[in-house]
Amino acid sequence: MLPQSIVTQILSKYIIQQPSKWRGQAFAPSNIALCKYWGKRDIELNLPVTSSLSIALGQQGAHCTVSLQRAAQHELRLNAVAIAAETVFGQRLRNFLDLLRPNNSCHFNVAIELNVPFAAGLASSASIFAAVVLAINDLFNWHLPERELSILARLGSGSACRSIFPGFVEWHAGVAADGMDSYAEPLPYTWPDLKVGLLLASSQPKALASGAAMARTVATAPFYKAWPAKVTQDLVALKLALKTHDFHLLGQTAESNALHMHALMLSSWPPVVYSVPLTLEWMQQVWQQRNAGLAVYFTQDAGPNLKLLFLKHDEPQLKAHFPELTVMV
Ligand code: 2P0
Repeated sequence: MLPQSIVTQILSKYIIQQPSKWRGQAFAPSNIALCKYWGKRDIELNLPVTSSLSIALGQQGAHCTVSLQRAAQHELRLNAVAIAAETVFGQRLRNFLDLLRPNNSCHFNVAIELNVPFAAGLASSASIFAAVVLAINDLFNWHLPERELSILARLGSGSACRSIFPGFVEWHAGVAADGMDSYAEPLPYTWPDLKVGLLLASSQPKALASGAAMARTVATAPFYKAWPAKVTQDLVALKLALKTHDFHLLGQTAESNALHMHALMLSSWPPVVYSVPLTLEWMQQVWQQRNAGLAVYFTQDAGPNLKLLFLKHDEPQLKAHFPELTVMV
């Protein structure tokens, strides 16, 4: 099924033609998965093999301003710098805008302000695609339900469907071929004392995009068949941890889930390795601190950086051990 037919289906069901605004704007947070999305059952529609669960990064993410323009092409800027059509990201974003426009003569002027490093495993693309959908929804006064906004964001980038919401979010994998049951929704838990900190090993764009890495894993990793059962088990544990504020259960589950995901990549061929020496050095420091009694765990995405999970009262101690730590939420 083509992404365009999904967009048409959603818009024809919900949209009553309304005058558009002069410009639309929106913010969407980055999100960090505590239980990862790794592997697609449909590449065109970004339908995942499994569900996943994330925490949004508060005010860290993308702010998008969008207006219609007369020029014969979309004009895109990221942090005030033009996004060239020749780049992979520029092409991907333009294809996504083509999907969302009401007709072929419509072109957008899009300005994105991003306050997390771009394409470095920090869910920058998730926040960008979510912010673009929300800003276009605002521009055209669509007033789409959040579920449909989440489905549209997913067509741009899988994990973007989670960035529609703040807080803890679950993306339901769904089973339908058209993906109308594959959307994210917020979980009814709050945990103000839970902190996420970033250890930035590199802010260089990654050599292998996550989509390509996922495809290689699904096609070649012999351990991939064990992944869905691991996710099912981790989702139950994470929801219990969020409900009861059991920090060790949350940390253990998230760290183990990330290590399993990277183990899948290591078992792929050609192997996919996102870690650099500093990544492993920091992992060992986390384990040392934990053995010494500090409650800290890590998670790692499709990049060399680590995100530390800890509780607010341990922040001074964590910063003393990891002077490079940036607290994100
Ligand atoms: C996640 N990641 O759950 C996982 C864990 C990275 C590691 O979702 O191809 O940019 O656009 O669906 O969403 C990053 O992949 O991939 C990602 P596409 P996406 O956060």
